[in-house]
Amino acid sequence: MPVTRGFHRRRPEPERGRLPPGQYDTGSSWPVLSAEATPQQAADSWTLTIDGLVASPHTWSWSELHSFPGSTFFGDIHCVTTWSKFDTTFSGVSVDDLLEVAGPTHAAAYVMAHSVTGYTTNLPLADVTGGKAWVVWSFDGEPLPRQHGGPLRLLVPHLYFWKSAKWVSRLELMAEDRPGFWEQNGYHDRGDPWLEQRYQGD
Ligand SMILES: Nc1nc2c(c(=O)[nH]1)N[C@H]1C(S)=C(S)[C@@H](COP(=O)(O)O)O[C@H]1N2
Ligand SMILES: [Mo]
Repeated sequence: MPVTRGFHRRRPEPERGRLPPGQYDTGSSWPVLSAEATPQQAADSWTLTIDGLVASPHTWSWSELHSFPGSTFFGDIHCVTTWSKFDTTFSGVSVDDLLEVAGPTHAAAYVMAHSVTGYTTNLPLADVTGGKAWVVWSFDGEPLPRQHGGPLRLLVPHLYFWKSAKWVSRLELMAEDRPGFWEQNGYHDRGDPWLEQRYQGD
C-alpha cells in the first residue's frame, strides 16, 4: 500500500441538497391539488378564527388580518406527490402573531387547521410556532389565486404541502392529536419531507 504523504485536500462535507429525497423540481409550473371544489366566498367577508385551548378565542375579519405587521416567506415548498417548487414568495401574517393574541393554554399541544370546505389537517403546535408558519393571502406580490387557496391559506413550508390547508378559516388548538383529512386516509401524521414521512409507517 502506498503511503500518502503531505497535503491532503479535505473532501467537502456532503451538502444537504436542495431537493428532499424523492422529490423533483417542478420549475415554473405550480400544480393544483384539491380534494374538493374551490369555494367562491368573497375575500372581504373572509374570517379566520382561533379557538379551542386558548385563553381568548378570536375571530379576525379580512381587514383585521391585514392590520397585523405583514410577514413574508421566501423559499421552497414540497408536495407529497413528489414535486417541489423553489423560490416561492408568500405574504400574510405569521401564525405566531395570531397566537400571541389568542394565547394558547398550557394544555395546547396540537392544531387542527380547518378549511371552509371541510378539509382538515393536523399539526403539532411546535410546527406552527417559532416563525415556521403563516396564513397568507399573496403569492409573488399578487393576491393568492383561488385554486391555490386564495383568499387565505395556511403555509407550513417545512412540512409536505398537504399541511398547508387552502381556504383556511379556523385553527383549533387541542391537547391531543387527531388525524385530519389526508391523515385519516393514510398520509403520515407529521410529514417532514427531509425524513420522507409520506405515508403512515414511513
Ligand atoms: N382545502 C384544501 N387544502 C389543501 C388541499 C386540498 O385538497 N384542500 N390539498 C393539499 C395538498 S395535498 C397539497 S400538495 C397542496 C396543494 O396546493 P396547491 O394546489 O396550491 O399546489 O394543498 C394542500 N391543501
Ligand atoms: Mo399534496
